[in-house]
Amino acid sequence: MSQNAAFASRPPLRFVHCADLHLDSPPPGIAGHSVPFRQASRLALERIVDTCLGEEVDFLLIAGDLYDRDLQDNAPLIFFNQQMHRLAEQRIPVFMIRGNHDAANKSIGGLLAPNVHLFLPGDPQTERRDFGGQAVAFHGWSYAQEAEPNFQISTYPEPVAGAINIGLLHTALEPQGPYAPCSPAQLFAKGYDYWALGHAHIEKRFAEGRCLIVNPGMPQGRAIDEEGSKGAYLVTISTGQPPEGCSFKTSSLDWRRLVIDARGLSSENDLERLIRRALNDLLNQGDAERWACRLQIEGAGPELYGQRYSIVDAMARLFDGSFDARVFIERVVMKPADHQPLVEPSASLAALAPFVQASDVAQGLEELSEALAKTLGALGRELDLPGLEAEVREADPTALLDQALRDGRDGRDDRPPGEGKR
Ligand SMILES: [Mn+2]
Repeated sequence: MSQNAAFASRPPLRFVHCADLHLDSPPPGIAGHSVPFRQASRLALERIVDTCLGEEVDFLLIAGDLYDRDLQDNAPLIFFNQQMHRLAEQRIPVFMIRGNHDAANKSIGGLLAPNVHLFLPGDPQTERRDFGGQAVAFHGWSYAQEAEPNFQISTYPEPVAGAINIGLLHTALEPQGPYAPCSPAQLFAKGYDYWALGHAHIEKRFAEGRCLIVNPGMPQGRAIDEEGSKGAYLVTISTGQPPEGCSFKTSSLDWRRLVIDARGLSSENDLERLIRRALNDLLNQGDAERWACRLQIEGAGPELYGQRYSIVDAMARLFDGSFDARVFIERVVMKPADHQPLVEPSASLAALAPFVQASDVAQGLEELSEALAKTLGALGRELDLPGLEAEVREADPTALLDQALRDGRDGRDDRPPGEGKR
């Protein structure tokens, strides 16, 4: 038998790599939808295991943040072990590290299924295995606590000769910071075949020479800043070839920001029609099983924007759940058209009129006017505009207020969601 034939007789090494499951993460504040959201992260793990079994892979890699936080009970741990037992029945081992969310100092423990190898905190350790005659060296370590700013790439061992070398690392892949700082160039320089990364919740891959670095993203998004299809990686390494990998979808509930262009609309009915069309388009695309949507209404003119609180409530009630069982509305936000006054001036003055007649409010407006005159006067002197102070003093206080309202903006509808750390 020729050497080539001998090589060809050995099947390629195949494995699945996932990270950042954040199993059983508390669902976001979406009324009534906590069950599907909680189930989604478990379903993603089931799909990862299904793929391992269906593709008859050699092993599974889990690159940190399996759990989101200290466990309140053992339910996620039991679920995880049940899934690992499915792999154990097919003799598929699992290699796992802890990340910043499930660091060794967290109250996450208990027995692991016997096929799971968990790397310990401290310097990276090497675990050597044989898969059908192919030696593989796994190098990894677990976070001891939530931050690991002093990590040094030099602590990873030299590649084992004659083996396929795989590094597991939970890193932000930034030159400095709390999450195992390092760079792709440093990882390439190590001479490994594959780097199984975790932490960034979006897919990233870097290839150079015989090495592939992958961060697979997270298997199931949990908030609007984790938008789109999510998955894990299926990787193949044929003898003498660089690794080949591609993402497979595991998310069953995809987050989506739907921007509704409300420019030129004046009625709630028109807006409703537009939202209905956008949601139908989304459903017809068919690239997800379910969606959690943020409806972002942009360019609203004064008529719509003036009633934004009631409209936002009405649209959320109208479209959440009842439109289609596959669509959850996470939130409705409305943004004004550019340069739109915060409040329609005439309307605001009409609303203020009864109060302006009250002497204390009138007094307040006068004081405001006086303070404004002083401030603008000082500014005017600095800018060599001596007439400015007098002009402001002569102005009608309600006109000044009107001007302030015209120029005013508020960001109450526009606040980004609380951005959790990875
Ligand atoms: Mn992380």
